[in-house]
Amino acid sequence: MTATLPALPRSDADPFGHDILEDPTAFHAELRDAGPVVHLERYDLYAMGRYQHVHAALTDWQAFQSGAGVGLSNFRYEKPWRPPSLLLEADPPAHDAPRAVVSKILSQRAIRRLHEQWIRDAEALVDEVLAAGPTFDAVPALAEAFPLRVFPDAVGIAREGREHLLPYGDHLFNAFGPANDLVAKGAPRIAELSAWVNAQCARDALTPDGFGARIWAAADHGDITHDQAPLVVRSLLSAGVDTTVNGLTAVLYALATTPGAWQRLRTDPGLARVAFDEAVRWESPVQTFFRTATTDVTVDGAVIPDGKKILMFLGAANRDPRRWAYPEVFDLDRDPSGHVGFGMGLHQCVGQHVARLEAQALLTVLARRARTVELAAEPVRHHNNTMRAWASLPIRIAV
Ligand code: OVM
Repeated sequence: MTATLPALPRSDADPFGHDILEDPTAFHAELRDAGPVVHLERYDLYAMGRYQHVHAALTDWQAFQSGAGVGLSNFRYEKPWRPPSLLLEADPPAHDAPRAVVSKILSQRAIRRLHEQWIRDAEALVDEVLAAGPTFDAVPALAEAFPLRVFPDAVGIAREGREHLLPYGDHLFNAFGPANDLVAKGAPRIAELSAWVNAQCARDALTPDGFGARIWAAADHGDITHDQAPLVVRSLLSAGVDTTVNGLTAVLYALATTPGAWQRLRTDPGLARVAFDEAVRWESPVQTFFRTATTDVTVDGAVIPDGKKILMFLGAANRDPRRWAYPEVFDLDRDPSGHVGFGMGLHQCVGQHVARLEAQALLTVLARRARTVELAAEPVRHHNNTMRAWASLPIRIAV
């Protein structure tokens, strides 16, 4: 007798369509409630929305590999649009040396030296913005301007041209999804933007004391090869800007719209870091990542066939009521640790301490300067196949 396996729940929804990108809340609930794994028929992929199963998939790198790509495209059959990342799109053992190098360079201890400078940078930016008036769009004025100043400075690239990092990142994160209108929109400029990004990764394009120079020094030391160094620098420039822009926008939106939250932050600026992590849980700036099954994998009695793509909904897991009480509430009294907004397991965001330090600097300065922060008009979403983002966030600040 052949054992029959229960059929998987199916869905014909398009999670990369504009309706769901505008507000994925209802779709996330359907996905979680349908079961641990749902077959998304449109793309023949296997979706997970429950915290427990997303967490388990993220930590099981043997069954769910990254080396065949963490987007919809399967590198077993399709040529990647750019040379794969040595960190993101790699598995042990190849993944581990580049990871160890970046982990050390971006460790909490190693980046502490940046704190005072970043506070000064935040003061200069906030004073400049507030001098122009109490009402402004927080996306360009703060959430983009601050990371675009401090992070490329810390990597050690030139001032000129760094605005290219935003459309480069927007396309990169779109390209993890299907070849839809969002990918088509970015395609015309991507050769030019990639050439610029790649040029910034060369040793002689980098200042002598930044993260980039430290990556090249690790190659001199034999920790990685000299061929790998520019690709590792490219990871910082790829993953380090749009993600923090959307993380900062998320925490500003949360603080502007949650009654009492700004006053709590002002009374206790030490809350800046937990506010940021709670915003990363609540909004999940990176909404999704894919893996590829390395064999027939059984999850909860259902089989995901070898070579199929798995789509993990970090945003759904971070609001799973099976894991979080009142998940839809941005709550400064909650312990958000354990959220999967930075991923989990051996690929968990290697830049998370940098992101937290940026948020801490900007929020600490804002909390000193602003008595109140409120929405000045309806914010407008920016649609991306991977990121949850705002195109504009009009806010008013009372000093
Ligand atoms: C990389 C990379 C690119 C995009 C995202 C990411 C969230 C990493 O090039 O290594 O991690």
